[in-house]
Amino acid sequence: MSAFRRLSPIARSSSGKRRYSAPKSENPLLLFTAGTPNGRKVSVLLEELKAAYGLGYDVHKIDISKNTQKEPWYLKMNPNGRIPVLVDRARDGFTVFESAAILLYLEQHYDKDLRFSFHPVDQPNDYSEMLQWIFWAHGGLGPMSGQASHFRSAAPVEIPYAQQRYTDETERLYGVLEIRLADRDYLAGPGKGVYTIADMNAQPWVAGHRYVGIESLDKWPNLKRWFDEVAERPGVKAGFAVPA
Ligand SMILES: N[C@@H](CCC(=O)N[C@@H](CS)C(=O)NCC(=O)O)C(=O)O
Repeated sequence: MSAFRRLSPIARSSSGKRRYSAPKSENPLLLFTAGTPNGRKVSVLLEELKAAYGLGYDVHKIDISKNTQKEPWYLKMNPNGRIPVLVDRARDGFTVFESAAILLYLEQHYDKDLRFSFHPVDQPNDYSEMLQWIFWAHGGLGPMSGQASHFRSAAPVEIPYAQQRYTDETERLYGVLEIRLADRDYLAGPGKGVYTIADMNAQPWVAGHRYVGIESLDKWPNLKRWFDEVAERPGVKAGFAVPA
């Protein structure tokens, strides 16, 4: 692997504008992130891959409260102006945005034994189930939890209907996980399932249940068992601590 330049902060060009200067590091991957569910799902997988293969990555912390993710240098990487973003220096700086797309990218390029995924051709049904749960969370659990949290703690006006609607919808989605996990340990895979990126993609949203007005997971015992077991993994603990 070629050497990379050392980590350096945002620099200013001669015009005084902030621009991003490529960090120098031996690590192939650079993650732009913040301590939120979408950021954590990626840092969890990166920590799992680090434990499994010694894969190294650098972290660039983004302060979303300062709207750093809306600055021009960041929008060049992700026009959507949100975290996370992954830059793969070992593949010519190829850039990936959208948290679930980053998980799939990392599996394709950095999990050679497919420890956290399935082979799309050799294990088509397991792979499809994994995708189903990733899409389900990406289109439902994430956005609904995000809106519930917004209307409870960030909205400039109090709108009880919106608060209730998004919390109710999040509760409904917890009920879907409860059904799925009634007779299995993980969301996808044969038998009781296998811990994969489908679990990593969903669990950080459930970790934020208090932000959406759900005090306890006791109503959903199977979801709670899955959540507690996943939360105990060293990779998950380490991933939740990113960015430092
Ligand atoms: N669908 C996107 C959503 C990303 C997203 O909403 N990120 C939030 C943090 S969890 C963010 O950047 N918020 C700051 C903003 O909206 O400007 C993904 O999965 O990556």
